[in-house]
Amino acid sequence: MRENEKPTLLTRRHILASGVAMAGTIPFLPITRVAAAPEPGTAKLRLTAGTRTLVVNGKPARVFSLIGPNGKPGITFSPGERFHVDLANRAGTPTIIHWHGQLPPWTQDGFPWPQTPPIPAGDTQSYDYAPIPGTFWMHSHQGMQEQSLMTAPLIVHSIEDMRADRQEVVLMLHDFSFHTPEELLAGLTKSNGSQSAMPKSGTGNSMDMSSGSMGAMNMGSGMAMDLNDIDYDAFLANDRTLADPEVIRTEPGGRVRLRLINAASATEFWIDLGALTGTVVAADGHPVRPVRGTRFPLAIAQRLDVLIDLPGNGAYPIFAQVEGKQARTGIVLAASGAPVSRLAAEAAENAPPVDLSLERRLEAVTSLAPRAPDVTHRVILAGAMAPYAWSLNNEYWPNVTPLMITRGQRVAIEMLNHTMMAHPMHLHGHAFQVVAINGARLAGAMRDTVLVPPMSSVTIAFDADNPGRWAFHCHILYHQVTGMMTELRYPGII
Ligand SMILES: [Cu+2]
Repeated sequence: MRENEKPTLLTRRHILASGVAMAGTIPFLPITRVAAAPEPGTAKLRLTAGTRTLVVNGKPARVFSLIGPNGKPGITFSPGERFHVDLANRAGTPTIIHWHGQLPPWTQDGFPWPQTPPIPAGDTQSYDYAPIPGTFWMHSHQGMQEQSLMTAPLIVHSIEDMRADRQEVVLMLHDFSFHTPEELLAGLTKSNGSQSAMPKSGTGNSMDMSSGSMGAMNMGSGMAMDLNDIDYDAFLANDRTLADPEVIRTEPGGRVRLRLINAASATEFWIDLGALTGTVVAADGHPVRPVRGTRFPLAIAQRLDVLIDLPGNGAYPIFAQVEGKQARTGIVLAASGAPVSRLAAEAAENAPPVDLSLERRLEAVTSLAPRAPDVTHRVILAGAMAPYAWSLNNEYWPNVTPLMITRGQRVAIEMLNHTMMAHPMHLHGHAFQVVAINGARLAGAMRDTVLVPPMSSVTIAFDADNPGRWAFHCHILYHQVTGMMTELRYPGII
């Protein structure tokens, strides 16, 4: 916390720490206090892109860092506070940071367009826009820096958050390898089906299950579905493995808002609340009607906000299990003084592939206004594991034809996945609504990233209200960098 600027965020913690009795049913923050957020433009925050040493499985690794004004990863904004940030590049190499899911002007989106080149090493760049509330994240859009942990939470509190009297817990997930991303990519693109020690060999579209690959799942039709392009060395929850998980001590009453962020480069997770039941209240930062459950799929780049009321004064692990594998990571929510026992690094069973079981149940609290699309773009998702290359409409980034949209249009994008792998598709600069799954209409979640399962279709819709150049891509890093990205462009942008 930035102590001079954030009295509202600290009030409850200070009261708890000082032992002052609090009646749990009385809202602890009067509205007048919440409204006292900094005036626009008054508080300029510093974010530093750098490097650090992270110890994983007992071995040190050199990774990137994104450290905010309170010395911790990322930035948390108060209600009404501007995204007024100086980004200092101390990473020793050019970088550019994307504010994933936020809706800034396109020149502040953090994508390496010719007009907005990466920040040279040693330079500082300023940003100033009005952020939208919710659970977001930031990550490098330069090369494959994201795989080397150039990622951090970006949380924007709403006034309702401040009134809610819930303990905020952020859980950010990563996949980690001691190999460089370039080595991992080389292992994929040079793979010719022989088993390598690094990335697993692909099954391609061959329907050949004989390789025994852990990544191949039988879909029931005899077709092989590809999961997990890469064999990672570890899966991290807030930078730690289950051998030494983060233990978050819960406050009396145990009312938690869990902000889940899948910041992995190529891994889809199932969130497993174990003995707990949670209520999903937001997807990709946007409110949804409450959905209760204990296991939730979380595709790459997606976020979920889950309300959890702990049933007692025990210790409760929150697991994230890799699809198609037993491997998992996680954190522990534990009441003060509750003993925390050692957790097995593997679940008893392989997790199934992530799917749209939750997506089908999600309904936006605030849907798009009813309106027929003015333009519908159809996008074919294609590619294969061998040779390893992925495309949109048979084009490979950067050699793409922009999808043109005009300000004021209702735009629909129908995505047809012709591959045997699921693709988490992300649109920059706009919040879209999921309006159809395999042709079945729904008034689904407003969000910025949606999973398109193998041989399936998903249709999204949005209002073209943010002129510029916007990337639209698969968020599996190795699909993006081998071609699975295109551009949505408004006319008149040069
Ligand atoms: Cu993909």
